Amino acid sequence: MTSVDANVSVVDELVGQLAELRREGEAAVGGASSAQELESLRVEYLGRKGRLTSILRRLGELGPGERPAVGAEANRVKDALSALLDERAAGFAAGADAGPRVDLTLPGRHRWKGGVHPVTQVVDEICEIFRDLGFTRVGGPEVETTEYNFTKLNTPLDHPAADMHDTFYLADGIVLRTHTSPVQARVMEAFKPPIRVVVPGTVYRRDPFDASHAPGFEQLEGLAVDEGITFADFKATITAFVHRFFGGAVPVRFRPSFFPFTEPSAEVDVRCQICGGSGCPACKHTGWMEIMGSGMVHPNVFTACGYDPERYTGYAFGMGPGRIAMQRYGVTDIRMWYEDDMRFLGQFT
Ligand code: 2NM
Repeated sequence: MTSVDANVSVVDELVGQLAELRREGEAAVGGASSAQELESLRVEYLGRKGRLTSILRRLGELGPGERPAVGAEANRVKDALSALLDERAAGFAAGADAGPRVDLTLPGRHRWKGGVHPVTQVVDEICEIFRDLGFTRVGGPEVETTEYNFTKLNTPLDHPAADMHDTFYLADGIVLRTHTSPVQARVMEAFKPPIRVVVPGTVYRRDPFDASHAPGFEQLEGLAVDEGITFADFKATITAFVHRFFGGAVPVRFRPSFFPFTEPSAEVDVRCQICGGSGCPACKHTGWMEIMGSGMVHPNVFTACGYDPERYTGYAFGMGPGRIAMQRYGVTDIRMWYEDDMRFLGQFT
C-alpha cells in the first residue's frame, strides 16, 4: 500500500489542524466579552457541525493503528477548550468579568451638610426681631448659685414657686439654673438703666423626659428697665414681636397669671397656628396657644439687684423656643428635638 506515506501526511495534517484549532479557540474564548459570545464559540468550535467535528470526520481516512493517537489528541483539545469555556462562562455568571459594575443612572452621592438645629433657628429668629426693637442678646452661666437662681428673684427656697423649679444640685447652694433670669439679675448688677436684653440659653428642671417635658431645654427671656416703663410698653413690644414672628396681624391676648418675680403677671397667647382658632388637639380646643409668661418686674427684684424700685420700672418675659418650634411645625413630642435623628432634623435645614 502506498497509502502509508499518504496517511502519515494526513496524521500530520490533522494534528496540525488540532493544534491550530486549540490555539485559535483559546484565543477566541479568552477574548470573549459576553456569555452569548462564549455560547457561539462553543457551537463554532465544539458543536455538532463545528470545527472539531469536521476534523474528527477525517479520522476515517486513517488506518486503525493511527486513529487512537489522533483521536486522543482531539479529545485533549476538546477537553481543554471545553474547560476554558466553562471557566469563563462561570466568570460571567458571577459578574466578575462583566466590566465596571456601575449604574450611571444612579443619583450622585451628595456631601454631608450640617445645619442649624430648628430650635436654634427659632432662638436666632426671635433674637433678631428683638434686636430690631433695641434689645441686646446676652448669655450667662448654666451653673448658678441658689442666690441668683432663686433668692434675688423674689423666690425664697421655701416659696411654693420654688417647687416648680426643682433642679439638679451640684453642691450645697450650687444648681443648674432653672431659668435664664439669673443672667438678667447679673445684667442689672453690672449695668445701670436703661437696659434692654434678651437672654437665650439652656435651663434645667427636675422634670420627667416625656412628650411635653425635658429635663434640659431652651429658654429665652427678656428684660427692659427704664424710668417710666409701663405695661402698655410691654403690650406694644410683644405685639410687634408676635406680628413679626407669626406673621401679619395674628390675634394676641394677655391673660392674668402669677410669677414671684413679676407683679402684675400675664401669660401671652396667640391664635392657634395649627387650626387658626377653630379648635384642635394642639391648642386643646381653646383656639389659643400660650407662647410666654411675663409681667412687670417685682420691686423686690429691683432692690435685690441694686436698682431703685421708686425710680425704675420694667417688664420681663420668658418663652420656650422648643415649644414655639413645636407649635410652628406641628411637632407633638418635645423629645424629637433632642434625639438627634437626622431623618427628622434634616427636614429643617
Ligand atoms: C418669665 C415670666 C415672667 C423674668 C423675670 C426676670 C427678672 F430677672 F427680671 F426678674 N427675668 N425674666 C420672667 C418674668 C420670666 O418666664 C416665664
